[in-house]
Amino acid sequence: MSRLVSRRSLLRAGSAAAGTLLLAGCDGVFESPAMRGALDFGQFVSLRVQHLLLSGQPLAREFAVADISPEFPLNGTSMPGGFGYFQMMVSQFARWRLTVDGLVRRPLSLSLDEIKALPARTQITLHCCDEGWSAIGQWTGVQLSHLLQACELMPNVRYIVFHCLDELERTPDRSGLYYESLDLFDAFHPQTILAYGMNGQPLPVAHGAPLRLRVERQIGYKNAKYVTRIEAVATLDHIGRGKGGFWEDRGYQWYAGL
Ligand SMILES: Nc1nc2c(c(=O)[nH]1)N[C@H]1C(S)=C(S)[C@@H](COP(=O)(O)O)O[C@H]1N2
Ligand SMILES: [Mo]
Repeated sequence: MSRLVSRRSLLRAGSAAAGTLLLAGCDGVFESPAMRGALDFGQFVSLRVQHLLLSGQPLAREFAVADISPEFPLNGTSMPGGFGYFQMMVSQFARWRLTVDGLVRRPLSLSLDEIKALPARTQITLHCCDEGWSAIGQWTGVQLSHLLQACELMPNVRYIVFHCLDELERTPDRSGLYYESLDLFDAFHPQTILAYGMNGQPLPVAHGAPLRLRVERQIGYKNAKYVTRIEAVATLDHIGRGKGGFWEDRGYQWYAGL
């Protein structure tokens, strides 16, 4: 009983702090050194609160090894065009790096080996594509929450954007580069991972090598392949055509929960 009460009151206190911080993001006063200490403490509280809130979030169903589909279809890009990707592919992505930037205190630049050295999560889940197929696959990768904690998000962050290497539609302004975005609830969800392994093997090129997003409570197109940059933003207005994703810019729903 007392544990429950204290957890609830902590949540209440924490969301008040997080609320203040959201307002603080719009106010230059909070940039002053005097306020930094308070802000850092507030950010600490808001991260902890996020974890508490998210700990109660339902998990997507996980399956057994015997359930893995013998064939996992691919959809959209099967290999990004251009010599740059080809060169990285033949060198097994030795020179590829993931950038984490935007509204963060500590931008990150990580090699594939560095990502593989982080704590890993493996999950066997059902992927549903809106084009009418589904398949069960096993995914191994690092939890996105791990990277988001390492880069220290600023308090005004509302979305996490995933920039991909492939241009799904060729346009002069390159607005056809694939991208996606999540809110912080899905970004911090324990089953939201950046996968470099599939069915016990390195992630195949057709499925997004070297790194793809798995967001298990949303439909196929949210699961960005060929992720090269993760950007923390306060609004989606300035990304692509402003709707939060390649397909969203072309009329699909931004929230694609199952
Ligand atoms: N970068 C990128 N990510 C993408 C796509 C794409 O074309 N490019 N297609 C999306 C769609 S519609 C689906 S259903 C899944 C398909 O993943 P798969 O090819 O591994 O089956 O990836 C999604 N992520
Ligand atoms: Mo899809």
